[in-house]
Parts: sequence; structure tokens; C-alpha cells
Amino acid sequence: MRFSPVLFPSLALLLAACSPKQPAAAPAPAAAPAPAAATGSASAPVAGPRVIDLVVGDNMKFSLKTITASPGEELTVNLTSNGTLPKEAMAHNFVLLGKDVDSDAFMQSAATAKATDYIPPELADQVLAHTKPLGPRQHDTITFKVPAVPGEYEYVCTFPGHALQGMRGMLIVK
Ligand SMILES: [Cu+2]
Repeated sequence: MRFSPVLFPSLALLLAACSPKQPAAAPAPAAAPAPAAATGSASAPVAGPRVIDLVVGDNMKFSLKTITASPGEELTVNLTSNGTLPKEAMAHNFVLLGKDVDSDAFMQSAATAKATDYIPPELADQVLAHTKPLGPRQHDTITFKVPAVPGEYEYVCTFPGHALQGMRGMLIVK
């Protein structure tokens, strides 16, 4: 009996130590809703690449002389040929060149690069984007990211002689 006063306080301490509020572990499940929020935002409308329809043909012109775009914007170029002449005699492509590329020098090399679709392999690093050469009623689509640096980027048809006859245009990034 004499020890009981001592025993009781220690028991009380023990109980207090064992019955601590367990909620400390509770915050963990709270993290679960995060992924749900992420999938929710994915269902929101997402803007895809802006589509540019470009028509080429026997007149050796691009239907658009200029294309204006924002830096870093994604563009899809739909190139369609409504030409009638055989592909061997007249093919058309869309080749977007880097900012400070000498387009005349590029075209000179391209003219002899038939085996690689008129893209000279040694100058491939000067090309930002390009389609394949199209014959009559053919079609090709490319998607690319507009350069982040504002300025003017020339696009040309690299089939021999075409750019010299005016088959060229300008992508204006601003
Ligand atoms: Cu052409």
C-alpha cells in the first residue's frame, strides 16, 4: 500500500505515452487527391499546332508569300501540290532555312542533291524543317516549332531553279 502513490503517477505517465494522439500519421493520405487534380486539367482543351495550308503548283509560287508566327509556336504546314506536270520535271517542297543562311548558296547545293530530296546532306544543319518533294496532287504535312529568336526565316522550294523563279517566302517570327 505504501508504494501505490508512487505507482500511480508512473502508470499515468505510461498511459499518457501509449495513448498519444495517432493523428500524426493522418496527413499522409491527404496527398492522394493531387493526381486526380492533374488528370482533371488534362481533360481541358489543349491548343494543338496552328495549321498553315500551303498550295503549290505549275506557277512555281507558294500560295502564301509570308507566314507570321510567335516565337516558339508550334506550326503544322500542310503542303499540297495542284500541279499537273510530272514529278521528274517539276516537284515542289517546302524548306525552312535558318535565320542567317545564305539561301542562294543553299539552293546551288540543293540543285544537285536529288538523291536526298534536294536537301544537301552537308547543309542539313541549315534546315529548320522541310517536307518531301511533291508531284501532282501529292500532299505532305510537317509539324515544327517556330524558332524562339524573332526575325525573318526564308522558306524555299529547292527543286532546281524554282526559288530563283520566285518560289520562296518568309516566315516572320515576332
Ligand atoms: Cu517548286
